[in-house]
Amino acid sequence: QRLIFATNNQHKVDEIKVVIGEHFNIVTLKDAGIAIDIPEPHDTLEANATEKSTTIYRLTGNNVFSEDTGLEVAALNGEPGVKSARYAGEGRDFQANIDKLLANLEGITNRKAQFRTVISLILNNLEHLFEGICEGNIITHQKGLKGFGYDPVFVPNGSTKTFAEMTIEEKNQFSHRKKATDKLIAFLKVQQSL
Ligand code: ITT
Repeated sequence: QRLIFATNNQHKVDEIKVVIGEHFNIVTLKDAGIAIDIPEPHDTLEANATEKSTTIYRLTGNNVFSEDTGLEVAALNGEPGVKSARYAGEGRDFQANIDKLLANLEGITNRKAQFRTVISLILNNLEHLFEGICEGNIITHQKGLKGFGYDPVFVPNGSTKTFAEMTIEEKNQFSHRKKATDKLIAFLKVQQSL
C-alpha cells in the first residue's frame, strides 16, 4: 500500500528514501503529480507538520506523512527553530540564513545546537507524531559541499565533520531525520502486523 511523503524538498526525500524505501512504497508529491506549495503558518514544528500532512490527506484521501525540521540554537533561545527556512527573510537564498546565524553567534562561545524533526503521519484518518533530535555544535566557518540547508555549519556530537562533509549514509548515522524515520518505520511495521 502506498504512502505519500508530503514534501517539496528533494534532499529530505533522498535522505528518507534510503531508510524507508526498502520497507514501504513511498510516493513523493512529485511522483503523485501534486504541485502544491503547502503553507507553514504556525509557530511550532508539530503544527506545521500536521498542516502539511492534513492538507495532502484531504486532497488525496491517501495515507500520508510529512515532516517539519528546525535548527534550535541554545544561545539564541532556540532560534531559528520553526523559522529555519526563512530566518533571513522570505525569498532570500539560503546563504543569507547561514550568514545571519553565524553573525548572531559571533563572539559567543556556547555553540550548542540541535536539529529537531517532527514527522506527522496520517494513517486511516488518525494522526501520529514522531520526533528525532540530533545534538551538536555550530562551527564558525562553513565547511563541506554536500547536504543542504544548515549542514555546512553543523557538526553532530560524536563526529568531527559537518553534515555537509558527509554522504547521506554517514549523515544518517547521526541525523534527527533518520531517528524520527526509524520511529515511523517501527510504528508502521506494528500496524502492518495487526
Ligand atoms: P517541505 O516541503 O518539507 O516543507 P522545506 O524545505 O520547506 O520542505 P522545512 O519547512 O522543514 O522544509 O524547513 C526547514 C529548513 O531547515 C529548510 O529550509 C532547511 O534548509 C533546514 N533544514 C531542514 N533539515 C535540515 C537538515 O537535515 N540539514 C540542514 N538543514 C536542514
